[in-house]
Amino acid sequence: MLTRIDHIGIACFDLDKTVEFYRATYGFEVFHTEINEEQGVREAMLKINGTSDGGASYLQLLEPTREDSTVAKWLAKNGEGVHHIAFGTEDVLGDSEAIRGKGVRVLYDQPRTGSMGSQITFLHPKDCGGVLTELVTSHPEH
Ligand code: V0V
Ligand code: CO
Repeated sequence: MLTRIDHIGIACFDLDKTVEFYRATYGFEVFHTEINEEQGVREAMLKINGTSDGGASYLQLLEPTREDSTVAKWLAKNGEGVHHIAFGTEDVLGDSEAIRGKGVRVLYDQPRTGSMGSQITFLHPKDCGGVLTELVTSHPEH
């Protein structure tokens, strides 16, 4: 069951500059940063809701690490902006298989590693009204 918005992914050319915009404009601080080589992104997670029960939501700021990455490709075509939304679930594999059964393309057969040790998969934007949609099961610590 999808129970919350885990994060909104925002693509940018310059992560440091974008982090500074969110800090100076809204007062959001960086909660976590990492490089995900498989996904070709350097990312910063800004925690928006402060609950400590695993129900937090984040903004995920994404800068491409290589030109052939999905985010680099998307930026070249669209410029900066909202890249994807991510729903949180306790069971990313079970939920994605159920959604696949409804005729929506799920991009991975097995969930992959996402931010902060999470398990993630994606639904094809062309089957979701133009919205690249991610499903996330957080690491138990988060
Ligand atoms: C592409 N399209 C999008 C889109 N990306 N539509 C809405 N939102 C997006 N973000 C559209 C694009 O405009 C094309 O439409 C069509 O889909 C095919 O796109 P393409 O440019 O030819 O690119 P593809 O087919 O090579 O790749 C598109 C997909 C790819 C969605 C398959 O981006 C993908 O595998 N995404 C999942 C992985 C990902 O995005 N990772 C980065 C975030 P027209 O022009 O044909 O109409 S990593 C992350 O979130 C992490 C680590 C985390 O949360 O922990
Ligand atoms: Co994401």
